[in-house]
Amino acid sequence: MIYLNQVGYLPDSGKIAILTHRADSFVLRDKLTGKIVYEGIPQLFGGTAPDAASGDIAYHADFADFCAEGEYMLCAGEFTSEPFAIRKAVYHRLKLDLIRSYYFQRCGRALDTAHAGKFAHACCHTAPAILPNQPGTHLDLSGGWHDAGDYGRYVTPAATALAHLLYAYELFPDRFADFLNLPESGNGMPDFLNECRYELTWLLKMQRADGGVFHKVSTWHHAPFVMPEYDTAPLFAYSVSTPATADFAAVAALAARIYAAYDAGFAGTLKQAALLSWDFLQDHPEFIAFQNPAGSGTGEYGDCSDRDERFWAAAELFSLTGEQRFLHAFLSLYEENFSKTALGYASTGGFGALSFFMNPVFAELSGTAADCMEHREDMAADPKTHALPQRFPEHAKQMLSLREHIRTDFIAAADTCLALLTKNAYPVAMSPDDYHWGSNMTLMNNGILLILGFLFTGKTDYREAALAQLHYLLGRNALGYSYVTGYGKRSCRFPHMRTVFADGIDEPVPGFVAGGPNLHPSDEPGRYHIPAGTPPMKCYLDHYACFSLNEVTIYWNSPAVFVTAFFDDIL
Ligand code: 9MR
Ligand code: ZN
Repeated sequence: MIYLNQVGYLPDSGKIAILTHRADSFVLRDKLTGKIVYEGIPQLFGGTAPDAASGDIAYHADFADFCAEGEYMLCAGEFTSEPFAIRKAVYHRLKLDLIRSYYFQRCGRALDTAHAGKFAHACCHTAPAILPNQPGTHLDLSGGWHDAGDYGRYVTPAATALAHLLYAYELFPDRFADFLNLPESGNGMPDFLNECRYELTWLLKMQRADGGVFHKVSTWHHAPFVMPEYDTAPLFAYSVSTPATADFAAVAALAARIYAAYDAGFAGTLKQAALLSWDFLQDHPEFIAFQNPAGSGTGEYGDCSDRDERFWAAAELFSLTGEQRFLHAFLSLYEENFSKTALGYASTGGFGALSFFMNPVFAELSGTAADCMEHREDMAADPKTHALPQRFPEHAKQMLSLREHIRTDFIAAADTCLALLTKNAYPVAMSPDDYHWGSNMTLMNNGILLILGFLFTGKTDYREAALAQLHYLLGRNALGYSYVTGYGKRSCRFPHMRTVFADGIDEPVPGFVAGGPNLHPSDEPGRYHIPAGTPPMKCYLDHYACFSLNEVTIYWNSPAVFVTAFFDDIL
């Protein structure tokens, strides 16, 4: 078999296809004419022992030096690959659909045909939510995005998705200027920010008057496989947790910073809300965990600590206000023992570190957020000429050295990814243990780390490795699946998604990232149909019932938006 990125490759990047059979040579053929445009010799990867992640013996067909734009197929021996393109704008449409997936997850309003086409559906989940211990109290918690294939709306994954999206926007805003055909299009705000505002507007409703934030709003059990408008079971506001409250404070502060340029009123509301939640956290230094109440079965999104969430909140509030109290909180939380590079829903240390690194006080010294990624010696200079020591005379040195630590940590994380990649027959920064529930999130989060490595150093190895993550996602993996709906000839078609199952339309909505291979599936088809001993990269089924292999979520799409947008530099 031949596996490659079925969407395609950028002209000026590495291009490798994986063969699982021996062949003396391979050729590239023009898709339309069949004409041979390139010839090469496949090389055995590593020795003859099967690769740990895939169980395969693999040959690499390298055609990096073929750069002509077009559509091709790769042929070797009796096998022909799926078609793919070589083009500068090869990821553009993919990026748009990955972002537009959020529109299709909108809750609390109808999706009309003008914007959703044949995937239009009626309005859902607008009934007031009940507070379980106060049956008489009803709250309007409508709006936001459905989390996933289910219809719950959960704060910590929402904040995670917004973090990937908004940091990408902050780092390379020119990739997010596209028209997305949204109901708000043309209102003067970039559509990307219009879509994120839909989620932020709902998040604001999740905040209680005292600043505490409800962990989630959902029905008591997951809905059956019906369209959302038929899911009319009562909605509940679940208890307040400190991870949700701190994530909320962080993302509201981040958004306040970003939206200030477009809507001062909205930015002001976000800022006040962020400060209020911070006050709640100060009044509640204890960890208020979330656990599903007995008998309730929707997403739990548990956590075992809120220190990393508080760290992220402190970093973002310091960026937003420049106030010493947030700096002090940040500096003291930095000393605690949690990952400062993790970018997930229960581990947000990486967001806090990145936020501090991009603090406008540093950017003032060296241009835009992206410019300031590159090392600048002159930042540590003296108070006579530089703003930082003037504004923070007692902390300037510490801030600068901590910033260097953060840079070093992220580069080390990118190096770990690089080292992983070179060990794998399918070149990808994933260890055999990384194939867990939602492995495609780890895949794409490692893509983000590699992109940060590139931005920090300018080393193109990191950039190439980040592309390799995308190649895996789009078909260069041991099953030859593209894990993005609608992208690639052989892409997943039956995601665990209630809308896609119930809408009566053959194909899925395009632009959704499936969870991907999971060595320990917990759904029935996965448990019964994937034989024991199957190599990790092959533990996947494209089946509606496979929630632990084939669901979609807002925080699996978001790192894919980050990575794809980074490579969509067609301007
Ligand atoms: O993504 C979550 C995964 O890391 C957990 O192992 C799993 C079990 O708790 O839950 C996953 O999240 C699901 C959530 O609970 C409900 N919405 C769909 C999510 C993706 O499957
Ligand atoms: Zn809904």
